[in-house]
Amino acid sequence: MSWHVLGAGSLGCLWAARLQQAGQTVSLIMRPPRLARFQAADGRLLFTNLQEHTRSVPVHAETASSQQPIQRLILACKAYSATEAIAGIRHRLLPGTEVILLQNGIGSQQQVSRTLPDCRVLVASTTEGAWLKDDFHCVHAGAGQTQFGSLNHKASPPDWLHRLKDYAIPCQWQPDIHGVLWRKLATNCLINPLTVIYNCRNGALVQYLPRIRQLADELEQLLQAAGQHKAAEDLYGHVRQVIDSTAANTSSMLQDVQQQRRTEISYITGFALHQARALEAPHQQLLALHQELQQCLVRLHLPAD
Ligand code: NAD
Ligand code: KPL
Repeated sequence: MSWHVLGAGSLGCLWAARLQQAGQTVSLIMRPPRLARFQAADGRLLFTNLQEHTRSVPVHAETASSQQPIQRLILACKAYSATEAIAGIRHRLLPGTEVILLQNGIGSQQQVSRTLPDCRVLVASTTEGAWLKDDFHCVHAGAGQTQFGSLNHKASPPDWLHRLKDYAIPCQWQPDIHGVLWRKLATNCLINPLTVIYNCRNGALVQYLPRIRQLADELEQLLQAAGQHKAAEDLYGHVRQVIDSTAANTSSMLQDVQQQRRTEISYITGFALHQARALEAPHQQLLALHQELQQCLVRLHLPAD
């Protein structure tokens, strides 16, 4: 089975290294300057697994501009790069090509999906964690699971899904992927911006529980208005539990800020706010949070979208 992975960042390298180690045919798609650096590094990724064993993994790499058709593509870039990245590789996607979207938040999946009416688009939500220790050294830092589903409720699980488990990649088919994306979105709305505003790890948010409670009540109303009743269930309790279980984590948004990188704000609080306005759900707390986050980003000379 052949896989193309677009985006040689943390998650892209994690997927490429694991699939390659499982004996799959993998090609990692990079921009030309990064490809030149990768080739200078002998075309190898260093991969540190959850047991902290580091191996050197040879991976085929290419740019998007090649003409070779793609059977199965994992899109592993940030949400704000997704549409442009797909446009750059569109000429290689055939009717029936599988495109798997790993982006966080909500909104980019629908934007990409609209441009690919003939492809089989799957969306994924993952609780795994990975980071790049060096340009091509990927560290699998957090165990978790990837849930796959389709924006079109009628789709069935792909035949490769059960094989991922054989490759020790924890995954599951999720018929209600919308619910999973909304629950994660609400959780990210409650944790990520506050860690940036208060410049703290997830665990330190216990100091701000009254604010989190008010925000959670408002977000629960938004989820209800969006028809996401299961995702709304005890949102505050769920977020309290995530704060405790990830207490030592630096949230992905705070990591982006610390590394002076653009955040995915538009696909997290930005998307939630847009939906709250459209559905006429209360959003006073959410608006204040979004604006406070934007002010923080501007102060740090980072894009506010
Ligand atoms: P990243 O920034 O480390 O990697 C993205 C890579 O894609 C970068 O190397 C970038 O240069 C590349 N890219 C962007 N556009 C491209 C293009 N047109 N052609 C070629 N390369 C292109 O990001 P990441 O941490 O791997 O995250 C990817 C997505 O997964 C995000 O939406 C993130 O929120 C989500 N996610 C990440 C983790 C994690 O642990 N890293 C966990 C859960 C979810
Ligand atoms: O998903 C996360 C993130 O940082 O983006 C949480 C759950 C908040 C863990 O850090």
